[in-house]
Amino acid sequence: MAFFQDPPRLGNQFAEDRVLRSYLTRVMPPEVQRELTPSLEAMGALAAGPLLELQRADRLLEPTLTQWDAWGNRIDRIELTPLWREAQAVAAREGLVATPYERRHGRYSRVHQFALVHLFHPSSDIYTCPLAMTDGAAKTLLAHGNRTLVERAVPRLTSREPATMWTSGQWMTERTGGSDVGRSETIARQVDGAFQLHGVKWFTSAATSEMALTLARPEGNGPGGKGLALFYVETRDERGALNGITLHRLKEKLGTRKLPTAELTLDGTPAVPVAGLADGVRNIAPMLNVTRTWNAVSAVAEMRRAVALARDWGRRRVAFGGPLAEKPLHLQTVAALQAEYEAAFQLTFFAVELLGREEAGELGGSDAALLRLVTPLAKLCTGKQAVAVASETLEVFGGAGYVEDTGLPRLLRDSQVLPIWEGTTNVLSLDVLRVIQTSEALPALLAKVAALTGAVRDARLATPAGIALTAVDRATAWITETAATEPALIEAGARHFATTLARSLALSLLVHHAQWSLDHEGDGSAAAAARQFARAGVDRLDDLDLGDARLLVQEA
Ligand code: MFK
Repeated sequence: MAFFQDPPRLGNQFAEDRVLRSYLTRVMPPEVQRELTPSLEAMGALAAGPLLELQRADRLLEPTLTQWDAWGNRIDRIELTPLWREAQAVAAREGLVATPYERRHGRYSRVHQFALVHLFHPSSDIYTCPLAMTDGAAKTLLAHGNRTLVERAVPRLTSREPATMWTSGQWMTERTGGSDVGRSETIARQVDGAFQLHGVKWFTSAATSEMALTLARPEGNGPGGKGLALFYVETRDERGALNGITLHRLKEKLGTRKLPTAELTLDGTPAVPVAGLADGVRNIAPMLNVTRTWNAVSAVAEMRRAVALARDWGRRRVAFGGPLAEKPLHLQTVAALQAEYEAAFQLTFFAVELLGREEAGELGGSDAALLRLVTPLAKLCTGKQAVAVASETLEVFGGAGYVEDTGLPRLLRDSQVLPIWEGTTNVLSLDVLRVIQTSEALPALLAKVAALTGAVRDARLATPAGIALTAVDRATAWITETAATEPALIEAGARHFATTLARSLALSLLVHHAQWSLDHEGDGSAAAAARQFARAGVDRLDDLDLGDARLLVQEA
């Protein structure tokens, strides 16, 4: 049978990404951008060239766990696939973790790092998972300033040398507590002045890491997250044997199939407290906020890959007498995906900018509270968007989108994890409530949206600017009134509220970028994206009805 359909193709993913390039031109001084562009071009070429080839060749391969050697010794060795071995080397060489710690470009170092991650992620089959945890571990160790641990681990976690770079796990999940981490049962026992951990960790991603940050309850401590302590664990001893760790099996997951996620038991595992013997949940929070930022960047990157494939396909696929790209209904469908991507990008990279400014010591006024709020907003909003965009992209391809050897189903499978791990949409919505109840973050966000939309001058942006401002005002009014009249309803509306905040902020950032792009690039594409995103709707509070929810779920 002759080959008859031209498959979708990808060019240099940096050169072809108008959104990324235009954003970098807006936020970076020209000399910084000039300096960083070669590294981004190289990553864009790698992601559409050798790494993509390897990803295709690797499609059917998965990591394996060998528990015993031929002579009856328990070894619990995990073999990674070639793609992941190469991804590890690329990540070290290109400084995907190191860049923000080297801080060569001050406040722009995080933007540089995550622009590289944005290009790398979709061709790496989620090698970004161990990298996210590694970055989170370095940040957490530095935040707590335990000198011995910092000196031992941080240079390894932030190394650019593939042979010596360490990755870190983030072992939080137990059988009793996925979201409710305070229910963790692992015990920390003191033996001869040193701690040893005993317990079962139920969902430990990237189980090949050299170290992990984990939570355990020192014997005698009280319940909940306050009674847990944050511990540093090295997974192997100097001879390479596992440190009291037994790997039971690798999870059979819907996606992230290259990522070895293990169920494991700790039995006498040596551990060092990172920051005292209590308040473990609070002490691991710096890690959560970093990995949630990686999660959002990865969601944005998956969307970009999906849309890049869908747009190229539209030019190659002929149906009903012409290329799909010329069919108005197809055009509408893909335009909506592009708009979701552009809004998600602006929201997420705003969080990245704030993080970079915080680390450069340049975050003033209420911006620290804003960073704390925007991080869960970006994570919860983009995770859902990525799944929707991936699903629609598969449909764009028709039957080909449902066929494994096109490589397309991976987009959907790997996106589906993004709203789940690192806090589900609901857990993050509750985190948003916690933030606005304990800080000035909400007024700061309101002021930001008002400033971004207020600066718009072009008539083509007036409607989306108005929609963003109205939605965020309405969300603020909703929470104020509900707190006064029916506080019990606030939790029921948390997701609608948080999503409305996230989408309004995303739209106002997109409108702001669109005005800049009209002024400086003479380009109306971002303005079109803003109008399209606004039409898709940013206010999610309308479909909230607790009475109906009870009727639908709790009644027989
Ligand atoms: C591609 C990218 C890849 C990303 C990598 C993926 C790797 C996958 C590995 C995993 O999935 S690891 C598991 C991830 N698990 C979670 O994300 C847990 C989700 N659950 C929550 O986030 C809950 O909200 C939480 C566990 C934090 C609730 O626990 P508690 O014990 O009820 O905490 P509480 O009392 O609300 O907060 C305790 C303290 O921590 C408070 O401070 P104070 O003690 O001063 O009052 C909180 O303000 C603080 N806190 C909580 N979350 C925080 C935070 N502080 C800063 N940032 C946060 N995010």
